[in-house]
Amino acid sequence: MAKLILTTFDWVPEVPRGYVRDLRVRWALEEADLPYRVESVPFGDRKPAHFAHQPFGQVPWLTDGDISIFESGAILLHLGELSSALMPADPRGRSEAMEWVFAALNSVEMASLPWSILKFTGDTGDTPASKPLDDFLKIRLKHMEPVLAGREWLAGSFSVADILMADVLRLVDRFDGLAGYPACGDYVARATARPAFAKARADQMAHFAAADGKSQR
Ligand SMILES: N[C@@H](CCC(=O)N[C@@H](CS)C(=O)NCC(=O)O)C(=O)O
Repeated sequence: MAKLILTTFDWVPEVPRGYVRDLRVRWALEEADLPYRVESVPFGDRKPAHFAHQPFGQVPWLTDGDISIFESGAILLHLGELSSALMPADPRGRSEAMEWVFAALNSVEMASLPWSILKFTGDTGDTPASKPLDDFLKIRLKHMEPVLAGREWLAGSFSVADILMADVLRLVDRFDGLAGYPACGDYVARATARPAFAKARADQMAHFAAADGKSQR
C-alpha cells in the first residue's frame, strides 16, 4: 500500500477541472515516480476531520505516514526532499528552487489569482475596480518575461519551482493573459508538454468525471 496519500475533493464543477491544486501534487509525484494513492473528501459537506487536515476546508493535502501537510507549496517542498527529480541536489540549486517556489506563490500568484477570479466572473479588466488588478499582474509578467527568456527552467534543472510557476501562469494563459509575454507562454507550453503533467491532468479530469452523476453533493 502506498505511503503517500493525496486528498482532494470528490467532485468539483466543470469550470475549475484541470486547475484544482491537487494537480500540482499529482504532477510532482508523477515526475518523481513516487507511488501514491488518491483519497476524496466531500466538496459539499466539509466535516471537522477535513478541517483538521486543512484549516481552511480546502484541498489538497498530503499524508506521508503520520505527517499531514497542507498548502501546495509546502507539499511540493516536502516531496522535493524525497526526490532529486524535484529538487536540485547542490546547495545553490536548492536555494534557487526555494526562492522561486515562494516567488511563484507569493509574488506571481498573489497578482494572478485576483485577476483570474475577475476573469472567471467575465470582467474585461478595464473597469475602474479591475484596472489596478490588471496592472498589478502585468508588472509581475513584465519582470518574469526576461527571466524566462533567459533559461529553460528556473533553478537550472526542472524542479518543484517550475511545477508551481508553470501552474500559476497556466491559469493566466487560460484567459489569454500571456498574449504579450511570449517567453512566459513558451515556458508554460514547455512545462505542460512534460508527460508527468499530461498524466496528472488526465488523472484529475478522470477523478472528477467519475463522480458526475453520483449524489454526494
Ligand atoms: N494556498 C492553498 C490554496 C488551496 C486552494 O485554493 N484550494 C482550492 C482548490 S484549487 C479549494 O479548495 N477551493 C475550495 C474553497 O476554497 O472552498 C494551496 O496552495 O494549497
